[in-house]
Formats: sequence, C-alpha cells, structure tokens
Amino acid sequence: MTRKLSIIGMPMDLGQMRRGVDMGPSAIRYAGINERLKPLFDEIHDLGDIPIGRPEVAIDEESNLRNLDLVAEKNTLLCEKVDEAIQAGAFPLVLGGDHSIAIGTLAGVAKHYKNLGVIWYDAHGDLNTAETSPSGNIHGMPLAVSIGLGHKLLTDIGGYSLKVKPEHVVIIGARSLDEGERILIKEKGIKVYTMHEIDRLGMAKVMEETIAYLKDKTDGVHLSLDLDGLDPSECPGVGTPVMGGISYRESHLAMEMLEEAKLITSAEFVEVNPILDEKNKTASVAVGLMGSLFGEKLL
Ligand code: NNH
Ligand code: MN
Ligand code: MN
Ligand code: MN
Repeated sequence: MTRKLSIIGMPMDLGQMRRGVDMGPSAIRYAGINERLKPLFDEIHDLGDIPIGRPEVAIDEESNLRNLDLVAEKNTLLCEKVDEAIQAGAFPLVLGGDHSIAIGTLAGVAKHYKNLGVIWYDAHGDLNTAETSPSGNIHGMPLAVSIGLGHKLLTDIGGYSLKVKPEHVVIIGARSLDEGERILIKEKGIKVYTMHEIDRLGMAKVMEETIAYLKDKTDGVHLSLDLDGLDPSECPGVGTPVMGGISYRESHLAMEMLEEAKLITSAEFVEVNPILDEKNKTASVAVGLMGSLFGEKLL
C-alpha cells in the first residue's frame, strides 16, 4: 500500500486574541517538514493553506463568542479539505493556526469512523462553552464542541454533531483547567493525565495506558497536539504558555510509542506562534515530533 500524506495549512488566528499564530503553518514549513517527512512516505502532497484573510474582529453579541461566524465558516472549509484527503487515501496532517481548527479537522475526520478516538495533548482542556469560557475565545472550546457541546454553528459543522464520544478522549499534559472544564471532565468521565500523573507514572506508562484504553474501542485515533502542552522553555512560541509542561524528550517518546502501536490515523499540530518564538524553536519541535510520529529511526 502506498503511504500518502496530505499536509493542510490552516493559518487561523480568529479563535484567540494574539496575532502571529496565523504564521504557524509557514514557520512549520520553514522548519523543514517536507525534507524531514519525505523518507517516511511514498507521496507527500502539500495542499497549501486554507484562505483565512484579514477579517475584522467581530464578537457575536448574543453568545459573546469572538469571531463565531468566521471561525465556523473557515472550519467548514477545513472540514471539506480533510474529508477529501482521507477519501484520496492520504493521512491528513493539519498545521495550525490556533486550536479552534480542531473543530474543522475533527468534523472532516470523524465522518470516516464510527468510534473515533482523540488524544488531546495540551496544557489546557479546551472544554469550555460560551457559558463557562473566561475569555470568549473559541480556541478554548474545540474539545467541547467535538463532543457535541457548544454553539450549534460550531457543533454542526459537516452536517452532524458529536464527532467524538467523551469516553474515547484522552487528555495528556493538562495543568490549566477552568472551573466549568473540571465539572465537565467529572460529569462525562473524560480520561485525563495531568502533569501530576505524568510525573508520577512517567510518560512510558502514560502512553501504554492511553494506547490500551483506546485500542480496542476505537477504529481510528486523531492526535491533536497543542505545542503549549510542552514546557515553555522548549516551546516558547505559543500564545498561552503554562509553566511545568511536558519535555521534548517525553513528547518524543510519546510519539514513538504511538507510532509503534500504529494507532494514529490523523493529526494536527497547533498554536505555533513564530512572533512569540525564539529562532523558530517551537516549529522545529513540532517537526521533530512529526518525525517520530511517522516512524523516523536513527538506526
Ligand atoms: N482555558 C482558556 C480559555 O478557554 C485558555 C485556552 N487556551 C489554550 N487552549 N491555548 O489550549 O480561554
Ligand atoms: Mn489547545
Ligand atoms: Mn493549550
Ligand atoms: Mn527516541
């Protein structure tokens, strides 16, 4: 079987307030994604970027959601592109962009699976709704939206709601959760490995458990990797850094274990903001992790 990869850039910055994250896809390409992944695939198709433009910021008065209509509209385009890539037999790899793009990615991916699993690698839970959000920023909401909670314009992208069942979600790296997110995690029984568990168990055990948890009950697993899941000393180029994060080495091991388990069927790397970065470090980390995820071997 030919191993095909489709790269889709999503230069989205409308899901939060800091400029620069729209340059994430460029920064990741500049960090050498093509050269790095070339030996690992038979074909790589870089499909370019979804056009976002430079629209005016607009707060939806009724819901208090920042750029609601635009985020919904652009994510619909992404959903279609991701869907097409899978139909063409390729592994879809989406480059962000703020994390609101996971709404579109998952809308495109979940059409193809009955029981999609999701690994949410992030300092945050991204489980807010308009009611619980402290910021009105949609990048803090994509996981809630994907389990069917939130504004209809977002939950119904792709023409259906509930992309992922809460019991098929694993959050890894959490260390900043809002009150409403904590309640939701308990209510829905979402599996979470906070930094505490990563420290106590070690990343190897966390990944063994994650793989075992998802393997039999899912028919595909999406990796949604927010670079702020890693420690800001190694990934400074993110909009909402939180101290005490996962190291590059731990993340690298996590990617290798996922590769060995042949678990991941789609992925996105998000929140790379080159304006806040140091010498494109964060984009380089992203590319390094992609190498491990797709089976790069030293020997
Ligand atoms: N929880 C905060 C909010 O909802 C911050 C979310 N920021 C993120 N999420 N980068 O990954 O606004
Ligand atoms: Mn996130
Ligand atoms: Mn985050
Ligand atoms: Mn290694």
